[in-house]
Amino acid sequence: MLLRIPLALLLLLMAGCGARRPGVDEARDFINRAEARMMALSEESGRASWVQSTYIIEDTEILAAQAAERQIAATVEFAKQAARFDGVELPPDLARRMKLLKTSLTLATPADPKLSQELTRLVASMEGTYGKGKYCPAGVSDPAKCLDLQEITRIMANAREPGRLLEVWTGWHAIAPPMRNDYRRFVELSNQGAKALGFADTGAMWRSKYDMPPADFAREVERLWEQVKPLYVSLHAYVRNRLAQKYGANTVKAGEPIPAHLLGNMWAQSWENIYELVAPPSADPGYDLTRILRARKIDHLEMVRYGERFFTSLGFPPLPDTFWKRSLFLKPQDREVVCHASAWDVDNVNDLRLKMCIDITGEDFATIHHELGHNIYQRAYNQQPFLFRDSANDGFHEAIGDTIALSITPEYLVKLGFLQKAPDPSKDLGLLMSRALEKVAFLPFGIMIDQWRWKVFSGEIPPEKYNQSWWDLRLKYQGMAPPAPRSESDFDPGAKYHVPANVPYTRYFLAHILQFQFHRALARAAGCQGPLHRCSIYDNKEAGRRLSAMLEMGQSRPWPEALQALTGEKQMDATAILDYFAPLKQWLDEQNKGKPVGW
Ligand code: X8Z
Ligand code: ZN
Repeated sequence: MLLRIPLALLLLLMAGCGARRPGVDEARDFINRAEARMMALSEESGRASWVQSTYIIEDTEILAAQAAERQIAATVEFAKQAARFDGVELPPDLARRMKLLKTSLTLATPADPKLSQELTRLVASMEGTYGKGKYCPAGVSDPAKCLDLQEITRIMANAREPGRLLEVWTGWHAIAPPMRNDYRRFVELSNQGAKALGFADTGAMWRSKYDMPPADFAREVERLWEQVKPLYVSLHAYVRNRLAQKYGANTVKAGEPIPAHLLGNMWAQSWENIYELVAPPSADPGYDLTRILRARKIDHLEMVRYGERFFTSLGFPPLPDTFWKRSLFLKPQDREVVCHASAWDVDNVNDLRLKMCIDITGEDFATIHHELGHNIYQRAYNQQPFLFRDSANDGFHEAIGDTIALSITPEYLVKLGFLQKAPDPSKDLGLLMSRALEKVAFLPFGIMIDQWRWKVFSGEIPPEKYNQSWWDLRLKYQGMAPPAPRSESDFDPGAKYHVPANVPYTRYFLAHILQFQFHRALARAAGCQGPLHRCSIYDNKEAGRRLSAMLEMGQSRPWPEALQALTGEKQMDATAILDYFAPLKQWLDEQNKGKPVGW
């Protein structure tokens, strides 16, 4: 006799046996539900994180850590569940969302709730420690007399007395040793989380976000560095020589690394503040933006308005009212905040914010453009599915505002009424030098931080070599030496925001290559035929359209396609930055003739 089994029961039995394969509709339904949930958790975590960053106390740290934990745990869980669609043929957009789900995290928490809690609290607490960090000179008992990073930044930029520079350099680096153990534990736990997601370690997880195998990405970064290294080495040799003239050949030695406290910046990552020490004779950039802003009594809000007006001149809509109501533009006097500048999109739609302790300087004017670039990007892709609401790769996100800031040319400043007349092109060497101090000097720093972290995460750098290996890499890439003896009781990586805050850094290296590619393409689209450092895309709607078309894509396509949409090129390529600085490179090499180059 034939056994009659009802159809529903039959299906149930088959599913139970694992015989039924999920289909496309089920995958779509899964990813839609996952996105809705992740978006809600991202907003919740964004709000908690905003309050944590703008009011550092224990409670806000814990609340933010708890919200981050919920968000990460849900993402990890969805990423694991997504495995059941492995091998199912999906339409390209679904397949891409599925893939991004697995690579979207920069921090993965272990499954054990206790460890997951420990990890998210560690990160919140390290970022808080950095945010609250101060240098209290010996003998100072009044905490109000201690220096915060904003004050120390001003000293590093303007002081020229090596003893004073060394004092604040050392003072700031003393905030970090208390984080050393936390960092070690953080590495351990975050690696556990990454492994559970199928990555070798957290560094491998970071390298898996670039639409190519992680090992290829590492090679790609190295290739770009090899392209720009000769330009950096020329600049380094020239600057070393001029610094030796200023500080004496005993302090800055020929053929040796430069002591890291003399470059006008705490991390020697950008050197534009020592322009006057290294200026080419008979050239000047024609203006000093800091001086102009102050002479014209432009305040922090007006600086942001200038940034906004650049974007509206390209055809982007103005920032929402809530941006002006909810942002933090000034360092509050009554509480601790994380001053390191950042751009937020709290609801992943239109709740855009800037958090920055603005100083009236040319440097901060550029940083405002950098941050607004993030906000404009965030809003441009807000029509995409949640998993596509990000930049083509993270270097793109960091490059947009900088691309705009490359258009802050003398001609643009004339349009703003900041300058009466653009300086003569015969002075361009000064203009290029000032830009090179900002951009070329940054390149080795941009690459070295994650060279350190990738090795820390992989275990190649063990905790007992954290500090030594940091300085080995600073020597190798930047040609910098510590200005004072260091040991393993120091934790100098912790004195740079992105390490305690766990923000990947290779993105900034990429951005420094990409922004020149973007600038070259947009300048040409705007019809500028002259030298690139004299091209500004201000008020050019065609450039705006080209830019917007790429931004709106978000992360919906592999980044080479986004790059192509804007530039016609499919590779990241340093020829744009090399072309931009070609006249300077030639001049530097003439200056360096007969003198030691390299370290
Ligand atoms: O961190 C930043 C931005 C926020 S995404 C202010 N930057 C890097 C840094 O300050 O170290 C911009 C340039 C490099
Ligand atoms: Zn940024």
